[in-house]
Amino acid sequence: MKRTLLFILPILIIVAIGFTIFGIIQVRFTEEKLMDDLKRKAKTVDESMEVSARYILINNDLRSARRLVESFQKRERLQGCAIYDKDGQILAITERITEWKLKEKPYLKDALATKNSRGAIEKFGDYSVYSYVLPVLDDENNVLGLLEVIYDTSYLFTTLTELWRKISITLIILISMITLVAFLIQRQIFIMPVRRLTEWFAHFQRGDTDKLRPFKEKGEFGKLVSEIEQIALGLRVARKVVSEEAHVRFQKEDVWTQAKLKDLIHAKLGDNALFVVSNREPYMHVMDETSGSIKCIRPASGVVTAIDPILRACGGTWIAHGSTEADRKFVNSKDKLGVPPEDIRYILKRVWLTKEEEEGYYYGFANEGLWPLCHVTHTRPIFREADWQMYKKVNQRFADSILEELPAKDPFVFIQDYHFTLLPKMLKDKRPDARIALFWHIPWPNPEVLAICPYQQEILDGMLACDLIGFHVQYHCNNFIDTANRLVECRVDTEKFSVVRANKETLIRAFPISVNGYISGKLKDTDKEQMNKVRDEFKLKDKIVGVGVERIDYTKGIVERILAIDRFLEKNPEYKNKFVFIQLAAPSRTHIKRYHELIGEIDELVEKKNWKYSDWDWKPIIYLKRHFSPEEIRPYYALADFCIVSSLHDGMNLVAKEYVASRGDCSGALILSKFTGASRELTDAVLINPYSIEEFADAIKFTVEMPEDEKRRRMENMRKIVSENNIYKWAGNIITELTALKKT
Ligand code: ADQ
Repeated sequence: MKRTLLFILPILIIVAIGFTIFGIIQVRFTEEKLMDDLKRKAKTVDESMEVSARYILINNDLRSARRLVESFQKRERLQGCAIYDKDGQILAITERITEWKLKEKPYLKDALATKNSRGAIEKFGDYSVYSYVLPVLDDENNVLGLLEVIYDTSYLFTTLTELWRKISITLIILISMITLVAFLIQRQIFIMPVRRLTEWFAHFQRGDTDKLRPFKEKGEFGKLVSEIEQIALGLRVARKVVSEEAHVRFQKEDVWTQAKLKDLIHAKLGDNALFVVSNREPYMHVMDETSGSIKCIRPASGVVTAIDPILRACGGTWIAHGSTEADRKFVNSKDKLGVPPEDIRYILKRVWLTKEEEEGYYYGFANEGLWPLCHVTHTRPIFREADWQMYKKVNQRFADSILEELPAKDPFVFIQDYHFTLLPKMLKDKRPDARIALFWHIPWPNPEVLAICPYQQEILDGMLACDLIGFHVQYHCNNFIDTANRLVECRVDTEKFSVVRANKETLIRAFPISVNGYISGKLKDTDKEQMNKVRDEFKLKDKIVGVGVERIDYTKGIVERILAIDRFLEKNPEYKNKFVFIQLAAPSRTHIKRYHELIGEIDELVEKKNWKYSDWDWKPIIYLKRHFSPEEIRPYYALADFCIVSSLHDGMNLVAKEYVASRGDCSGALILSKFTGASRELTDAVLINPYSIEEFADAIKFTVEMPEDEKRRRMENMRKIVSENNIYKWAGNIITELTALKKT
């Protein structure tokens, strides 16, 4: 529309100016003509009365004078007439203009002196009138008096106004016609071909090749279209070749690498890109509080840590909540941007939510309801009807946003986590051909626990629209199957390990998630520099250093960890001054009361325990409460003699795997809670029950005093597991399982 206006506006301006000038000339001309007419008429009337006036003035016949002036009373438009004596005094005047007497009339003197007639527009009250004055002379050419005829000029203005009205109407009609014609021409020669080209491209983009017809267009535009068609054709051929080559390469390789996953995806998905959906976006634009500038960060989230390398490897589209104000500045008209910003590999589409939606769906239902429900940490879940309604609304919002993007045939949608239990059904209802997998990153509780949730039916119904649901460990798969069996009408196939509900089969599988792993990586020089900087800053030379890296969450057991460190130092005072524990902690979900309170509780506890032990030069706990980039975390992993992961309950826990992956020299030790998914794989960690502070404190002593050989042996075993079961294998297994499914 803007473009059309830009095209039409100059034409309209020229037409309007031209027509206005023409109008002004026309009105002037008409005005002059009317005035001329008036003058002529007034003069004729005056002259026709001259003989009678002379008789009246010579005889001073006032009665005849009055009769003469009153004869004007009935004339149309004519206001009236006045007779003056030779001194300019009124002898008689038409009754309807008696007020004319009061008007100053300097022109009378001139007429008496010069004996010349005179016509002009004069003001009369609120009106304008035309006055024509004729001197009446005797035979010797002496002035006997004056005769004045006064005409109403309002008809003149009415005529001119009417003329302007007609000109304006003609102008409006002309402008409307020009606009319409210009719009039709523009539509025919520009908009329609562009629209056809856009549709053609949309089909091409969505892989809707059946609908692609050759594009017939002539002229310069036709040439452009033909060039674009050639590029599109080239792209299709290239995609096909890449897909076939990938298939061959994929079958040759054993270990899962970024390249192998890329090949698998090209081989299995071919033309179809992968669509990932999660609440948390992988890249957030936030305001740097110190510099005031906007920077792009990767949020502290296990889901992001896991999925980002997959999309970096194979491209695709990630749809997530655009959660900051600054995020809006970096998207295109379709709310998309290429990420990572410094080395674009895939597309991020941001979905915007209002504060109320975020409050109800994310903070409320997902994190005050489902999160505590699924983690057995004795924090009571809260279910509010209003939150549930928002949760439903936001799931629908995401469904709409995803449906806009899906290709025409067989799309693959990979949904992340407990924020989107209703989304699979919403998508399947509209696109039954879509293959949908949901990965549940947190634990799945037993049926008794899930039965607490008032919306259990809808949640299970939504999830069972998936073709595949993944959990970290088999135990959670079993819990899910039990839950479905008990709470909804369905059939469980224990051989295939699937749930069939309303003729729809959903496979339930365990896929232990992992990290991409800087597994064999030697430390970069920059990491070494950073490590030394941290050592100097916190005076870590000759100290035994432990590290913890977490979002501040009650499931992560940070409080228990501090209590265990306290107990360890109480029981082993010889480690005072020799032992330092560094806790990196990113505040998270701070709007939720429980999280807000936890931040305060940890602050207070760290302060209290540090005060208890500290001397001038040493304190046992260094608490760094902020978000760190992955690059900033690396030196801490590298310098730590051991890492503590003490979750009270955790789906997997990637910090444990990150720490193992970072120990290129096989040094270091891991203290790991039994209640993490990771503890099923990393059995060479020192396993603890974080609820037992005594056992936990002893585990710290055991780890600190563990002989180097044993540490090395344990770390080697753990590194083997993490390197083999890496994130590429995780994604590869899910995609292989999903693509192997028969279409339903
Ligand atoms: P989380 O509970 O978010 O994820 P976890 O597995 O512990 O995650 O991973 C946290 C990630 O955040 C790690 O990559 C870590 O490096 C990073 N991180 C931690 N503290 C940080 C800080 N202060 N600054 C910046 N980054 C920080 C959920 C489940 C887990 C599951 C993952 C993946 O709760 O059980 O392992 O998903 O499936």
